Amino acid sequence: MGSETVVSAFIKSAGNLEQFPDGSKAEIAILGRSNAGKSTLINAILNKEIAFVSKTPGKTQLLNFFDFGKSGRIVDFPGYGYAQISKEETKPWTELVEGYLSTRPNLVGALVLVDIKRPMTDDETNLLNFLKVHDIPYLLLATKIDKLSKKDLNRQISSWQNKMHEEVFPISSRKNIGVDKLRKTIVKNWVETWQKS
Ligand SMILES: Nc1nc2c(ncn2[C@@H]2O[C@H](COP(=O)(O)OP(=O)(O)OP(=O)(O)O)[C@@H](O)[C@H]2O)c(=O)[nH]1
Ligand SMILES: [Mg+2]
Repeated sequence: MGSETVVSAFIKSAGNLEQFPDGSKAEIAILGRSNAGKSTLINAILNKEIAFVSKTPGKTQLLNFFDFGKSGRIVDFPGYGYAQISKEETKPWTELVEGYLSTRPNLVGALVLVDIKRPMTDDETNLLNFLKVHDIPYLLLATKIDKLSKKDLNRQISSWQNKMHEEVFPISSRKNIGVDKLRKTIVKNWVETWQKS
């Protein structure tokens, strides 16, 4: 699927499990800390200003579903780890997100986004462990790489890889670096594989 041929449309927002759309398409979950660049990446993948890029992080508490070609969907998640939100307020978030990730039969993979200028934290380790436990394929993305020089970028990626023992996929939605390769990878490995099964 080339970027110019991506069929995309906003489908719906869901605040609980009953509001999810039907399970007829392969869904890719976009996960990461608030402000990691999730909505901006969705716009870059879909080649359209369609997902809402937030000025006030942590506001969205819904899952937003978008068509991704004929057989796929992309699901924009509310960000985690927003300091202004109390423990009590994060409970519905946890239920919605963990409910989706642990029960959705047509979930084919997750993109876990981390801002290249931030350290890897226990939140990321816990999220990756959750995905592993539930057998959900994922890619760990370093976002906003346009913010660093090549030297600093390589240093930061090496430090993450040493800590996490994971492949890191570098991208910049703003400068369109790595986005085409990412789109091709998720279509081939996740959406098309699901179609054939
Ligand atoms: N320099 C740079 N900035 C980016 C890039 N991607 C996103 N941003 C900026 O980072 C900020 C957050 O982007 P969003 O896409 O709203 O992040 P989000 O993860 O959806 O945030 P929440 O919805 O609050 O969880 C915005 O100001 C974006 O313009 C990028 O590739 N490069
Ligand atoms: Mg967002």
